[in-house]
Amino acid sequence: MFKKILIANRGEIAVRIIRACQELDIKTVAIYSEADENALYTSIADECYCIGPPQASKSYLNLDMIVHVAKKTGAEAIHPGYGFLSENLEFAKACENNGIVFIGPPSEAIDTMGSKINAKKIMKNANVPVLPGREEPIEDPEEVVEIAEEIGYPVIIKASAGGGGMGMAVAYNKQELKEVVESTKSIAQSAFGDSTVFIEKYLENPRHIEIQVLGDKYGNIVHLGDRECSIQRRHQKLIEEAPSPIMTEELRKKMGNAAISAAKAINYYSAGTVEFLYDNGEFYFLEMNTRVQVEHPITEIITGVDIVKEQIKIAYGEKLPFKQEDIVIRGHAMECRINAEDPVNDFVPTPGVIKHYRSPGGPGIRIDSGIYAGAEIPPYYDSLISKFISYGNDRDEAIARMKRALSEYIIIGLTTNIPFHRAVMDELDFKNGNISTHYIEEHSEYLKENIMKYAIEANDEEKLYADKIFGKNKQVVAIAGGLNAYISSVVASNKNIDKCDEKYSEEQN
Ligand code: MV4
Repeated sequence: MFKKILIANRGEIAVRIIRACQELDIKTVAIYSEADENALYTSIADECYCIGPPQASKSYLNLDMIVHVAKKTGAEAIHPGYGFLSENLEFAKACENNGIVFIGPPSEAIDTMGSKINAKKIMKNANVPVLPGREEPIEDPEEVVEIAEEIGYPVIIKASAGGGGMGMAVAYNKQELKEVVESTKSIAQSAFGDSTVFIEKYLENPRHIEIQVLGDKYGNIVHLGDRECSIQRRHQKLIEEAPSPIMTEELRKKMGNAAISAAKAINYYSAGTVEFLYDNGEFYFLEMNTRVQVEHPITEIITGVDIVKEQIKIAYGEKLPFKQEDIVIRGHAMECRINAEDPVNDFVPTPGVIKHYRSPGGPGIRIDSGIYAGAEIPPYYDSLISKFISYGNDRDEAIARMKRALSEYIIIGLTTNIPFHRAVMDELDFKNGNISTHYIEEHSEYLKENIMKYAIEANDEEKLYADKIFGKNKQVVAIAGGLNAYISSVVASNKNIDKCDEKYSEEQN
């Protein structure tokens, strides 16, 4: 097995990867930007190196520096996590060229999936269902109108170099189509330096269902079942669950086989995710993510497979230790992404310092995070505080545990989206598994009211904790809204507060 691995990432996923390394008895090298000097993952890694200023472009995206640190420290492999350089072709190649194992798929797979047109063409040839359209760049503005008439409106124009919701627009008629082709082309050119766009049928209210796959370097590929990821806002997933509430044995078999065909068509190995749009009993290939995903733990829970450990073992050259028939789906898991953002205020980011932290426990709860009481959520990166995961024998039990554990979760010092998650757990369509990619906008009235209810509760909780810290200080209770600022000023001016802080916070992770 590898003796030392460098983790080219930060936050909770760096912690997750270090944990896998510890279990495999592999030494770890962490890299961090100046903004992450006190991050949890830097304190649990065996070695850590500052690689630059806070801006990602000067630190976590500085591939030459990262490769340099790997060589200097004698790391044999690099795990890129998700985001940052995880799907960067140049980085995967730079690792290869420097004799460092990239813990991910072959660079050709990253390259293929980076072009949406290419990917779709390959999938179609591999008999993976794709949406009606053309797997060719749009050249002639007259021809595109003919194609749209043939497949029927609405249609969507997508940038081939796009992905994750960037560079796409819908047209409901000929007039709109002409405008949308031009605008998407120009956006694609400025955003990706590639104006290639293509057309396909637009599904108005699909579900987003994805299949986790794992493959080794000897052509063995298995799927680990499905995840439902429809509950998202502006292409940021907020709640994921496994399996999808609409999944049947038969559909999972079909989708799973389609995902395996997709992976085989590009000689895939490592962990990957094949995304599908599901509508009315039919599913269509959307994209393939050639990395470990944020929501991988819900699949780990229902399959018992440690995806990150498998990634490392596969990269080292081990064979998959199981076959498809060995994979059994058991129970139901759900993930709420707890973010530093204000659900009452259009989800604006609310970076800052976590002054108090109490993490729940009990049956069916897993929390993956990179934080602790006193930690900072810096403003430079994503606003993820923790991945709050529940599981149960069935969906109802997973929801009941999620609801219960969310009510136990205490984060004081910054505003979080916990009230949003608590509101969703109460909502009837959600409880019935009646969800789609438009769930949040379609339930905005209900959610607004209930988010407010829980946000007020969170505010009261903050006051309660202030009371515990500062004694029954009526003045503190009277300061509504300005409490965070008040706490920071008192904490800064009173050293005894530190002791109290320890007493009331139970650090986890
Ligand atoms: C679509 C679509 C409907 N029809 N393509 C969004 C992200 C990018 N991966 C592709 N996306 C979509 N492509 C067709 N032909 C709807 C979406 C979409 C979506 C997909 C998955 C999860 C959430 C979404 C939210 C809005 C739009």
